[in-house]
Amino acid sequence: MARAQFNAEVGANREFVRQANRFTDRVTPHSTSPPGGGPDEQGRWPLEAGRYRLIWCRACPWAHRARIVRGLLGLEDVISLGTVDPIRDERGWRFALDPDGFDPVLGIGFLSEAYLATDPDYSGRVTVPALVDTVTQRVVTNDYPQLTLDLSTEWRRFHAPDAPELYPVELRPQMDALMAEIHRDVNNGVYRCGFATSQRAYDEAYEALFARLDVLSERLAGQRYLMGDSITEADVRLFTTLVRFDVAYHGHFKCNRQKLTEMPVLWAYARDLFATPGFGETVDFDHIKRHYYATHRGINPTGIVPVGPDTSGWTTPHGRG
Ligand SMILES: N[C@@H](CCC(=O)N[C@@H](CS)C(=O)NCC(=O)O)C(=O)O
Repeated sequence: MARAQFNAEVGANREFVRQANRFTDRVTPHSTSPPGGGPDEQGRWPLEAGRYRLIWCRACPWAHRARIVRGLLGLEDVISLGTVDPIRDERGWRFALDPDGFDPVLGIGFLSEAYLATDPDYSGRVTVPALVDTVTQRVVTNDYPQLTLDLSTEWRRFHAPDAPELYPVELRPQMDALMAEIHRDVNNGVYRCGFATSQRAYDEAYEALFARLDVLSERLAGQRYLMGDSITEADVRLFTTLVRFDVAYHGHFKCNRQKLTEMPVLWAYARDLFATPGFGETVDFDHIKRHYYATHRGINPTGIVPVGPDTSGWTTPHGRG
């Protein structure tokens, strides 16, 4: 039987079943704790500028969402940013990009130190993104879908004056449904292709992925963004998978009916977002490739990172809008 990438995350059909997010506290103006205090009895931390640190990896699509949303909303000076190396060793995510190997604010060398400071018995995968409290060194949340929505809703007090409305109240029911489909079939769908350890599980994930991409293509043929004329969080979530498609998922995860560059509507849509301030400058194709191909040794035992594909097409005119 094929060896799984993550043994604890395999279902009955040898499909990939992603672990639950362990830390689900929230930062919110509704916390009853005083400034500098910990979470209240409902796990609500006080909203404070300069207190929390977002830990991300440039390669990770889930963390990339948070990086983009933080930028679009103008929260760069409010929530600081720590970046881990795209290559994990046996101790997990490392702050190896920092000159002395320690995050300059948290003073830790490995993200696992913050996880274990929060829960000494934590035994799951230590994941990015993580929002870490710089006062207590505890992980507030690694609940990536709630984290980005909270940046839109709970952090409003600190938004830039011209910040976009990424999660408009009147669109939430439709957005929630759409984002759930995109998550299942596309964001997590590529992982379900790549981490499947039975032919059937892979086939099912592959069919669902490309069927969903066809539906999204049709939708985006008639409108600039997923919810109409304005960028929303749904676009951020789709973008972070599309931008990794050809450099990682097409080869490494066997998502190879077509490349993104062979799906004309989605390719133009992705380039349109790439050219939008807050998107393209956060993309690092080198980190993406090195992370996927060198880290998942279960599916790429040699760790060899492909030289291609040519990514120069990302900045060509997109013709939308
Ligand atoms: N928190 C989620 C999603 C975030 C996630 O999977 N991040 C990846 C990087 S893309 C990660 O940190 N992986 C660490 C590992 O696999 O050990 C999870 O637990 O599955």
